Amino acid sequence: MEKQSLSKARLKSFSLATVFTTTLVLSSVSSAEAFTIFTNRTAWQAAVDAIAGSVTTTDTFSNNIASAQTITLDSGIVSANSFPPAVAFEDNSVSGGLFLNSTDGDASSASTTITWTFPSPVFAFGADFLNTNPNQLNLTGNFDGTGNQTLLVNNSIGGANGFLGIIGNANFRSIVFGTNTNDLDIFQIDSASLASVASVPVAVPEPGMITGLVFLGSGLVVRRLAKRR
Ligand SMILES: [Ca+2]
Ligand SMILES: [Ca+2]
Ligand SMILES: [Ca+2]
Repeated sequence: MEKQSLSKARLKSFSLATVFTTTLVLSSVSSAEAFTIFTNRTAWQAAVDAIAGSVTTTDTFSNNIASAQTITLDSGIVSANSFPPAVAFEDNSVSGGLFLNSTDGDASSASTTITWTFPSPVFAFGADFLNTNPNQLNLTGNFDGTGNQTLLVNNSIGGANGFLGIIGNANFRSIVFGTNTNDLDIFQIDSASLASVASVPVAVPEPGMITGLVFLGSGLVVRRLAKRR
């Protein structure tokens, strides 16, 4: 997510529109889309670090872990593949600096879901994915406290490889990798990061995060408005 960069003149001409769109975005904070997606790790980390007291943990998958239905990663994340089938082909393992796994909607070749349970609640998650297929691997979590939201990983990144990060406005304790199809999607994760803030209670948005969402949201709308011209 990039910061908007508008000239002073354009900012002035957009001031009325910004007031209007801020109202729109504020009303959408209670909707099911009140979380922010990042496809750049540096930008995700900067936004996380801007939240006072946030602590980021990054798992680089540096120590090999043998394939099993449930494994505990170095960061304390418990990774559990749904059964059946029994895991095979190195699914749910760590090898060569990568987390290895795959999903398959009808469980014919791999588990339908992979659940990651975090050691403590987090408000942000991000990971560097490799070899994700379009319209297949997806990521589900209750990122805003209103219920589950699902993102297609490849489609959100805009390619097979890249970073996908989320900053929610509520704490969440787990995420689920699944798939939108009955085909096998083999993927890897190079590193995964979690961020927590001890002082933010579950399901209560941090005021600074609402401001951030409004800012980013109005930037998006301003860009959309600008595009239409
Ligand atoms: Ca299948
Ligand atoms: Ca794949
Ligand atoms: Ca790694």
